[in-house]
Amino acid sequence: MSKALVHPRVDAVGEATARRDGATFLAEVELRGASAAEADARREFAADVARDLALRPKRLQPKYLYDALGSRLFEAICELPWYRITRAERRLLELHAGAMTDSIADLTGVIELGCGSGEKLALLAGGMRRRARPLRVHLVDISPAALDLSARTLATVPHVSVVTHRAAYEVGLRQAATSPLRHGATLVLFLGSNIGNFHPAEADAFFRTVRRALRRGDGLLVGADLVKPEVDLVRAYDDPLGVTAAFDLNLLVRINRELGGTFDLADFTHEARWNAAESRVEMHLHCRRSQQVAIAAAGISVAFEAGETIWTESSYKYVPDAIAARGEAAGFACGEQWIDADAGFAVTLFRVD
Ligand code: AVI
Repeated sequence: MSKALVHPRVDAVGEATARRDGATFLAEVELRGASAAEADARREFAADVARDLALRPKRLQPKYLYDALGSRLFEAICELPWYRITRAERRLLELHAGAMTDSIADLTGVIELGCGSGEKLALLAGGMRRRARPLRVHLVDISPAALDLSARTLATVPHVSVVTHRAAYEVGLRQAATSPLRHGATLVLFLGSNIGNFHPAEADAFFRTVRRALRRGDGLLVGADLVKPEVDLVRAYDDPLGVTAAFDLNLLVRINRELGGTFDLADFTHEARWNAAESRVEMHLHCRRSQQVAIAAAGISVAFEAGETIWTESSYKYVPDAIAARGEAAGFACGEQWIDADAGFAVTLFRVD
């Protein structure tokens, strides 16, 4: 188990805030200038936290890991020597961008779900450049900062025009796929092993949603991390520098700040577990001592026993055939797979035949 990089404690303001009731807390947040959309998002966050901390085991949703600091910490994770997903995928795209895009005839549109920095898409578009055909790129992400960075990266790539969709995957996909400007074939990108953060039923639903949005001749490119020795998997999610621990614990910092929580970070430790039966790495926050934690905006006070954990994320690891089977079950034909055997990572192309 590694130590966290940051161990901020609940400050005096946080504790005072937590003593107020939830409605007052949210009203004060609004008065302090949060927009109506931000206030709605905060209400949804509070409701999700109240529901998920009442479950056994207690849970928090991984999407809440990505506030401004969480996103920066995730970028840092991608640079860690023990977390090899980002570099392995980049290598595969550098080596095979031409083959990946050439296998879709008449490719004129790309939809990237969860756009990151735009770097991977730039590599793919670069692989197509020799064909010098215009490419319309749709970037779908809920983060305006990610959309902005990605659009700026792609602005330097010739023949590429960019449309951004600040939306959840499904909504953005629908908007992009029903664009009146759509012609030729479309390739959907779902990279970075984001598929690994879906539970099996969610992954199946995702493949079916993408399949429904696509037409004959279109394709889907999926990046997925592969099963590897347990020691490597656990170290990738509990690194010796404590960056992943900080990423995980920041969720409690966020609850304290945004929802008036009273989590004492010194009482929680990050833990990564390999669950071989489910083929997933799980991140948990382990509570060291029994205590009561109040969360004003959620209107709850939660009892913790010593040793109890909050399950914050699952990262499923695949074998190549299992990825292929998942897409095929949704009606795709599995095309080529490009595998980085050293890091254990696969990019798989699915086609609509
Ligand atoms: C975004 N996602 C693919 C990462 C993963 O590997 O599951 C999130 C992450 N969690 C801890 N480290 C990285």
